[in-house]
Amino acid sequence: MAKITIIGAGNVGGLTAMRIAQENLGEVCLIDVVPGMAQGKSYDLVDCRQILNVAYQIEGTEDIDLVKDSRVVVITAGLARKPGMTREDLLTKNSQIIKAICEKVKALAPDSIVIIVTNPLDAMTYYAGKILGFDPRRVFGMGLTLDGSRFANLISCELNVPVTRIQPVVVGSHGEAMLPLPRLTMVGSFSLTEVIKDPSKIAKLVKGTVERGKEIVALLGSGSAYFAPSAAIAQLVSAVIKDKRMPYGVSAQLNGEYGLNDICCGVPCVIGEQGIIKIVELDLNSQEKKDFAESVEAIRNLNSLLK
Ligand code: A3D
Repeated sequence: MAKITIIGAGNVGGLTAMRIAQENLGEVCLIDVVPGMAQGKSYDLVDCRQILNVAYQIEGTEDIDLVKDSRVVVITAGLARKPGMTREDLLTKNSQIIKAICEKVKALAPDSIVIIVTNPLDAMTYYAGKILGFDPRRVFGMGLTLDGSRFANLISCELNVPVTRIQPVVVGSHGEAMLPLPRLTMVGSFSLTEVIKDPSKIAKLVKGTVERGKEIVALLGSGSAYFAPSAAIAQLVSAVIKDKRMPYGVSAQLNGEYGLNDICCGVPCVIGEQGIIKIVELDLNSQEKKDFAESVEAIRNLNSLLK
């Protein structure tokens, strides 16, 4: 069975381990710097096996060297933004964490596919790519699959149609500058802009999607979302392990696509066992191109702060 390592056993990492184990996608290794934490969660998770009638394997450790020979590495290690902490402070702290982890991954799991989750997502994916030096198709960030699912959920509630009939399209930065694309989002076989004619209603759905993460943070009181993020990560791991070759929104290193270079940015990509098989270039109209450029600018601003 493939070895799938999750680094960072906090809210997102722990739940991701559970989802991956329950889907039996591979042997799970859960790593965290906090002594005993990953091991404690792994004990709790293996204690479910008899109830669930699934014989998955999972181990927890503080030893980063156990990333060795992983087929897939998911990095959720990092700090969340705390009161008084600037975006720059967060970027500096999390980039130090990403650097230390990626140096280990490069040495011990040189053939792995690496999925970044740590925020700020696009900047961390870009930085991880630099440290790892892997083929860019093997390093990508999870962000847009979550944003797309949030957009679909809000549309489904607004229209009272099953969420499974909605195919959302979101591109750009995973953050306040994200870009849900109503014209390219499908409800059954119709564009969202054909189904909802009132632009103010669409604008409300877009705003609700962009602000969904913040809304959840405010309601939780501490920490950020983890149920939907872990579902999105497990979906991407499954796409790699099962060589699904389906399109998913991920933060990918662009190499001339959309006229962009030297940046990681959210775009639809076909994902399979080799990682990104193809970056899909959407046919954007002139307004969408302008909005996309603004979203990309927000990522470039953050990247410029990376040391
Ligand atoms: P949290 O529950 O705090 O877990 C983070 C874990 O990382 C903690 O247990 C830390 O001990 C651990 N950690 C810190 N440094 C290291 C290290 N060097 N090696 C191993 N483990 C380490 O946070 P969370 O699970 O809610 O979120 C984790 C990260 O994911 C944060 O950066 C979030 O902002 C981000 N996140 C991103 C999304 C996206 O959609 C992109 C969604 C949700 C969370």
